[in-house]
Amino acid sequence: MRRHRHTWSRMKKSFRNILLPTIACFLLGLASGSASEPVRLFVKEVPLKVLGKQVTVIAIEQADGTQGYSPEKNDGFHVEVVNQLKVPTCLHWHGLILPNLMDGVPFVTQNPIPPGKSFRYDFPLKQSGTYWMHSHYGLQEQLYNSAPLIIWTPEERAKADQQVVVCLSDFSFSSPEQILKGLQSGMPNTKENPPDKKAETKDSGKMSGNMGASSPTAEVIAQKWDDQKQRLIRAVVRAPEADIDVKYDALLANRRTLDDPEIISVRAGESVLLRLIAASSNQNFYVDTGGLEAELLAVDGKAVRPIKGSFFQLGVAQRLDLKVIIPKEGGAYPILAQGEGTKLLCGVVLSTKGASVPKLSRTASTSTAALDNTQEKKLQARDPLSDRPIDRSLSAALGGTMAPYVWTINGAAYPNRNSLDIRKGERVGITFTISTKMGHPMHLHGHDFQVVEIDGEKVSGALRDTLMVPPGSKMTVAFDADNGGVWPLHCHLLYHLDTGMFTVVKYDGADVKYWQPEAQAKEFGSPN
Ligand SMILES: [Cu+2]
Repeated sequence: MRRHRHTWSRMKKSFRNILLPTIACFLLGLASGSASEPVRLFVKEVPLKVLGKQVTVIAIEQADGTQGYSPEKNDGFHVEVVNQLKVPTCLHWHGLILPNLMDGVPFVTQNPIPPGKSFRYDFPLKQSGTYWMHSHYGLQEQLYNSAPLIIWTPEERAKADQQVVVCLSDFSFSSPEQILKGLQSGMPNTKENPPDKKAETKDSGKMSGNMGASSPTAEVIAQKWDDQKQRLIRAVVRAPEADIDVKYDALLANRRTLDDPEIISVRAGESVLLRLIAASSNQNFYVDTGGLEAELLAVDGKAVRPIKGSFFQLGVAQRLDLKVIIPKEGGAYPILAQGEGTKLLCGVVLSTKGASVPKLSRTASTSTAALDNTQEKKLQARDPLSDRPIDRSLSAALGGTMAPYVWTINGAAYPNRNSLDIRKGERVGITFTISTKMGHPMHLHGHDFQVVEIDGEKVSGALRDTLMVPPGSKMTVAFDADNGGVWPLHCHLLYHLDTGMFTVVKYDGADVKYWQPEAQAKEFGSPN
C-alpha cells in the first residue's frame, strides 16, 4: 500500500515536473508558432553549368538538397540559416509579414551572419502562397543566393491538380562586382548598348516626359488588353525598346537555359498551377504561356480577381500564380519568359507522357517594350483593404542618373539617415513619382500594400509587396501601419538598390539599434 502510494506520488510528481511543462510548452508553442524544430538552411557555393561553361554560384539548401523552405502556414516559420560561405551573408524572407527583427536585412534589422555562423528565425505565419527568400547582403543575389518560399495551406494545395514552382533569374559570366564597376564607369555590359546612349540617359534624373518620344521606335513585343475577349495578350507594336542598364548573357528558369530546359511531366486534361518567381537581380520579364490559356490567380502571393490571358508582366521580385489546363489531347507546352528590353528567353516545358518536346531557341526574333501599367490597371484585390481614408500621405520620388551611376529616393542616395516616418494605427499612402527612363520595382518590407491610384485614376488594385513603377507614371499604394519597426523601402533592381535607391519606413518609437547606415557605408562604400 505504502509502496503504491509512493508510486502514485512519484507519478503525480513527474506529471507535475515533466508532463505538465511539456504540455504547456506544446500548447504555448502551438499558440506562438514555435513548437517545431528549426529547418537548417545552408547557404553555400554550388557548381552550375551555363551554356557549356562551369561556374560557381550560391544556393540555399536544406540538408536533403531541397531548395529553400516551404512550410505549412499553421506550423509557423522555424529556420536556422547556416552560413557556409567564405563571406558574410543575411537572408531576407521576401514579402512576409513578420516581426521586424526577423526581416533579415543587414545594418537595418540585424548584423550580417559571419562565415561559419548561423542565425535563427522563428515567427508565426500570417500569409500563404508564393514568396521567396534572397540574400540582402551586398551583391549576392546576382549569384543566385535565393530560393523559393511557398507557404502551404489546404486551400493553396486545392488550387490545381499539380503545382510547379518556376524561379526566373538573369545570368552573366561577369561577376556582380564587374557588372557594377561597368555601370559606374559608364560602360555597362555594353554589348548591345551604343556609347552615345549614355549621353542620352545622363539627364535621366531630370526629365522623362518626352524621352519616349525622342527614342527611336522599332517593332517590339508588348502586352495588350484584348477588350473583346477580355484577356491579356502579346502584341507586336511600334514603340521604343525598353531601356535597361544590364545586358545579360542568358536568362535561367530553375537555373537552366532553354538549351536544356526543365521538362515537367503533366497529365492531359489536368490543371497545373505555375508559381512564377522573378528571382532575378536586374531583369524584368514578360511571361508567355503560348498555346495555353492561363488564369492569373494571385500576384506576390496575394489573391486577385482572376484574369485570363496568355501574356503577363512580371517585375523583378514579383510573383505570378498562373493556372493552366493541359488539353485532353496532351502534348508539350513551353512556358516562356522573355526579358524586358532584350531578345533573351528562358522557360520550362510542360509535357504529357510520350509527347515530343520541340527544340527551343534561347532568343526571340523581336525585343520587348518597357513594362507598363496595362496589367496593373486590370488587377483587383480579392481581399482589399478596409474602406478608410489615408491618414498620412508620403512621397517617394524615384530619380537617378547613369553618370554618375547613382539612384535616389526623394533626391537622396542611401546610406543616409533619412526615413519616411509613420505611426502605428495609421492608414498610410505612399505616392511614387518617377523621373527616370527606367522603371523601378519598389518593395516595402513587412507589409502588404494595396495599389489605390494609377496615373490619376482611383483603383481597388492588387495587394502586393512589390510594385513596378514604369517610366512616366504616378502610382499610390496604401497600407495599414500595424507592424512596428524600421522597414526597408527600395528598388529591387540590385544595382539601383546598391547605388542608393533605398530608404526606410520608420514607425514612431521603433527599435533602431540595428539600423546602422554608417556601418553599411563602411562595409560596402557609398554611391555618392
Ligand atoms: Cu530601380
